[in-house]
Amino acid sequence: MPGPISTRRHGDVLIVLSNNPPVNALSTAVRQGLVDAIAEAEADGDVRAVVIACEGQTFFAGADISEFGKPPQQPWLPTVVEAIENCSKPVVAAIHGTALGGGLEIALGCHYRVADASAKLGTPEVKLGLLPGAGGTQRLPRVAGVRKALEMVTSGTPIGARDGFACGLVDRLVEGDLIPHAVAYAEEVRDVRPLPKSSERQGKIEECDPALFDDFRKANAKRFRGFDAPEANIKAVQIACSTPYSEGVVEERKLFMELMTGAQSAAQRHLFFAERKAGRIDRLPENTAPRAIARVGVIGAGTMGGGIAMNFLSAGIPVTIVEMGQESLDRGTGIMRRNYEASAAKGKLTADQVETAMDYLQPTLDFAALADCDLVIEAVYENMDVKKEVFERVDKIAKPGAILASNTSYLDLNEIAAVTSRPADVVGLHFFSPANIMKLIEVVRGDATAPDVLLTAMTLGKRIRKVPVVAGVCHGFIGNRMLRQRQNEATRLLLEGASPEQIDRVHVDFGMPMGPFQMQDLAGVDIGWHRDPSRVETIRDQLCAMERRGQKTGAGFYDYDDKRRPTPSPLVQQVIEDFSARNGVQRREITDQEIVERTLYTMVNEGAKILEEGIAQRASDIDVVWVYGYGWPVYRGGPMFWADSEGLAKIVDGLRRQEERLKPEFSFSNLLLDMAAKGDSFTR
Ligand code: 3H9
Repeated sequence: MPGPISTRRHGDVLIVLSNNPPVNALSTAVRQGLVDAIAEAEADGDVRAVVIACEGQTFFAGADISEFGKPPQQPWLPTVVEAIENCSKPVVAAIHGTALGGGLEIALGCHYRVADASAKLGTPEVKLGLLPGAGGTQRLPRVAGVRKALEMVTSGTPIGARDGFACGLVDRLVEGDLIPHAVAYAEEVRDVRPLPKSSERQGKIEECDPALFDDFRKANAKRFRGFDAPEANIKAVQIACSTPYSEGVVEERKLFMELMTGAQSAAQRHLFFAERKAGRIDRLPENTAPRAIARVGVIGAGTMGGGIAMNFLSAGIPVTIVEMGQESLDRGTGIMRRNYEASAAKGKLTADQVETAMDYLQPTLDFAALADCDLVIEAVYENMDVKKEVFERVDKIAKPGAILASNTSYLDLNEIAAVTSRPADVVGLHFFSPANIMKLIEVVRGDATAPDVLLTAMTLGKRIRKVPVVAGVCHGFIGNRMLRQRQNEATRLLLEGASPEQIDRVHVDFGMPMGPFQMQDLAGVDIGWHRDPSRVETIRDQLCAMERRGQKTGAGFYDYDDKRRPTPSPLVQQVIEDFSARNGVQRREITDQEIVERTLYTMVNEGAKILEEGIAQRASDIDVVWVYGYGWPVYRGGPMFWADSEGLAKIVDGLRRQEERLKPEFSFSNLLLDMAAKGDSFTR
């Protein structure tokens, strides 16, 4: 069988072509093929220059991540890059699509880089908990400049070819047929000597201000919190600026291996594949095709409805948004515009893009305007009667074949679907707030949801650049069902002696963006409250009755100043202690470990039940939900991956230790017990 690398001649230029779909990952066969091709160029006296290019959608998108964690196979990527750079004939990279990670390192090993103007170049290793480990941290600052390199390696965000051209990473931009242009370029430079080797360039690193590194660390401390890889990337670039190349690559290798064998990279690599797996629907009949969605209807122009609509507008999909009153409609569309303008002010959108997006919006008070929508999403008040009424109404208006979706975050989708004449066309689309920003959508599959409806929802989710995950029907689906466990236990811990600050600190130290009470204050303590100030049964009821409804009222579990900075509230502490006394709960010292076991281990147990009941298709989907919907720290891979890392037996032991305190609500997941007993894991 022919390998993924082939060569052909164009005059005295050897064209080396990779064909390793889907993304030309640098698998062992590709690496070997490249080394062989360079040897071929060296051996053939008629060859005077080399072009390395890729077939298919992209230039090399990096090392083959599926090979990570397995015994390394020769030739290693650094050896391949060295072989290219040491070729005695000029080597030109012809870049299209995305030159990422090891792919960019191959390009940096080449003496010249020619790129299609639409190409992107980047070092996404940091997102996998790694650094560019094939000389990338040493060559990139030498070629693109130190600041640019720091930004690229620590953000993982690719830059456009034009930006690459401006910083010196790309030598020539090309519009049109790439390979002929690259060959022409190779012909132009074939006699230029000495060959420009990235590893030998000194200018840009010599002019670098050494203070840059600490300034950069300080400026980005918040963004890098908890992650190992950004610091290792900075260190490696810093080494490039202070050490000869030959020593720098040795140090880079050490740092790379530390990261590669560490827990964080394993977690981040797990998430890379988990995110892609989440898009697959189990038991989908063959030949199922998605329905066409040309116009979307959104019912409700509140925070949620507006945010949902923006996703479609940004993707160029027209939206009809319906409200009950003109004032609410104007307020909703006004907020959407302001959100877009805020993005434009940050340079994320142009003024034209703002107008284009808003032009796709048709605001109306006329429910009948939903008649020509292919998908209608309800985003009204979270109440079963209200939702049913809306679905009955829209069912009569929507055209045949239109999909009706509910944005419910807890309610029984089957019950909602049952009020329509088309339960097979009903699906849940649970967006997370703020819906224009948060990446997650739980796509809820009702008992009657047709396969093509589910497929349409998943496909559309990806089209609007979200991460859609299939969930079955139960109270709270995947995410909120687990959140409830955490919230219940956090509240009980307050009564038993912990403070909101202690519980929040444990969660923030764990890597969450905020703890359970900070989250309640942000979202509004009154979400889901019965709204009767005279009925005080819980701490939350008491806070709401005292008008302490969270950040929006300047007080909640914490006190807030005018800049929304929190301080612990003695008043709240008193409320909590009064409640403990009222309920006859003996307050005691609560350890941080108990907080972890009662709030996080219980979530794992609930996740196992969700899996057992088939609510989630696979354990890694639960991880995706928690990372993209609730800010679970990426470097811990999601709750199920984390549980595996801790060891399921340890989780079970912890839960047994707490079992008495967790009663009466708690019961063990049989799946968890079973897997722990067998020494199994959810995600590996
Ligand atoms: C590295 O290079 C380390 C070196 O510095 C040092 C070494 C010493 N490997 O995302 P998609 C699969 S680290 C293996 O849906 P898109 C992916 O799983 C690497 N497989 O497509 C999926 O498979 P499936 C640095 C890979 O068009 C299929 O390809 N590079 C790899 O939306 C399609 O992927 C990166 O981190 C890979 N490297 O986006 C780049 N990449 O169909 C990671 C993809 O079975 N990749 N697959 O689910 C990406 O960012 C996107 O895939 C890309 C295409 C933008 C390229």
